[in-house]
Amino acid sequence: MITRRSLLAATAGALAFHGSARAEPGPVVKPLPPEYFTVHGTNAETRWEALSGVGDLVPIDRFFVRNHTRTPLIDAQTWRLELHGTGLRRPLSLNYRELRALPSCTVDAVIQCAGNGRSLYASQQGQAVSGTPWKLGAVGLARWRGVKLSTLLRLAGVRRDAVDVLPVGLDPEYVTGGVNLGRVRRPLPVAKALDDVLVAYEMNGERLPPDHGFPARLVVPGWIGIASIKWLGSIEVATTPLSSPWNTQYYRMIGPDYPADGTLVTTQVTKSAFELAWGAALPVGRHVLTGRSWSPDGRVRRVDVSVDGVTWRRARPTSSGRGWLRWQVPWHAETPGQHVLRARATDGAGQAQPDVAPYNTQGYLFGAVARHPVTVA
Ligand SMILES: Nc1nc2c(c(=O)[nH]1)N[C@H]1C(S)=C(S)[C@@H](COP(=O)(O)O)O[C@H]1N2
Ligand SMILES: [Mo]
Repeated sequence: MITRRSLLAATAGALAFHGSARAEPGPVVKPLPPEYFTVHGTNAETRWEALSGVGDLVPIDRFFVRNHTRTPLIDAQTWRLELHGTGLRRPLSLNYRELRALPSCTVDAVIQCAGNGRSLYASQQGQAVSGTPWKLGAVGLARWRGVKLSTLLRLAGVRRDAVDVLPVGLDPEYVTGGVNLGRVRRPLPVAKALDDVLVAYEMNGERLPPDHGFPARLVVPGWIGIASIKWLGSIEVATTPLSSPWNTQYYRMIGPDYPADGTLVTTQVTKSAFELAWGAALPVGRHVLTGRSWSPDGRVRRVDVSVDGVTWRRARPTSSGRGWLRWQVPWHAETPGQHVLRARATDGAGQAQPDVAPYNTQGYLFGAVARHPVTVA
């Protein structure tokens, strides 16, 4: 156990950002075999068929990657995490060993991109939106181990009047349209930071892999993926609201149904997916359709499946439902040709997935029932 005194000793000197990063050839370090991933630029989407027969947790070798630029290779020997700002009584600086020596906890949490399902705005609703054209594979459940952010904030003497925390990544600065937006960073209200946010250094029982934020990342359960900043270098805590392009320009619902500057996106919406290739070819005969449903409150009350868009059958749960619910439903595919499969989840509050997702220019929060095409032959 590390003592407060040794932590304070470690903060001596001016605040500096010590993480050193070395650029590497590809934007993603781990292998991206085509049977597991669809690559979109610097990002890799998990193929849902690669989760068929897989347990609750998504193995690291098939967990989606969303990189604004590229995965940095950070040296844990020189890395430090710096907490600073007007919202703290004292700054706090930890090295990797000190972070790992603090009391830890383990949570199973889904990480999901705000834009997961984005391409369905076009294919299902005929609406053009900007951003990575994900199908439904920008999501994964993993077991995260680390230190509660509240533990670090308390060690740094978080003030009662602190309002926002701003975690900053050590990946390269993000340049888009000729404008440098700086390090990837997004403010989070102190209330959420003190609730269930983790500074994670392990994923599925392994040291956090480079692509998923080594040496440490935030895990913000229930919130859109951008909240879970990877390659953490610093966390500013302030008594005044903080902002970055990732909460003023991106991750806002913008469009005719929203105020001029849009509304902030924080939590996710309920979704479902079949563990099948998009456009899968299935032989005529008996099948067991499997899939998963997940909601931001972590509870899925029921899932109904339709193979004709008219009649619905309740799917049978095949997991505990922690993180997401796995389910299955039998299907006797008798008619050759194109079919559309639908799965509709109902969350813990009794809210079922809608038929239409609210249009927004950047295609966030596609929570409508997905129409999954398959061919029976
Ligand atoms: N530093 C940093 N953190 C980041 C990102 C990034 O590009 N840089 N991408 C964010 C986004 S948009 C998502 S959806 C998640 C994806 O996490 P994963 O790559 O581990 O699946 O990381 C978030 N954290
Ligand atoms: Mo994301």
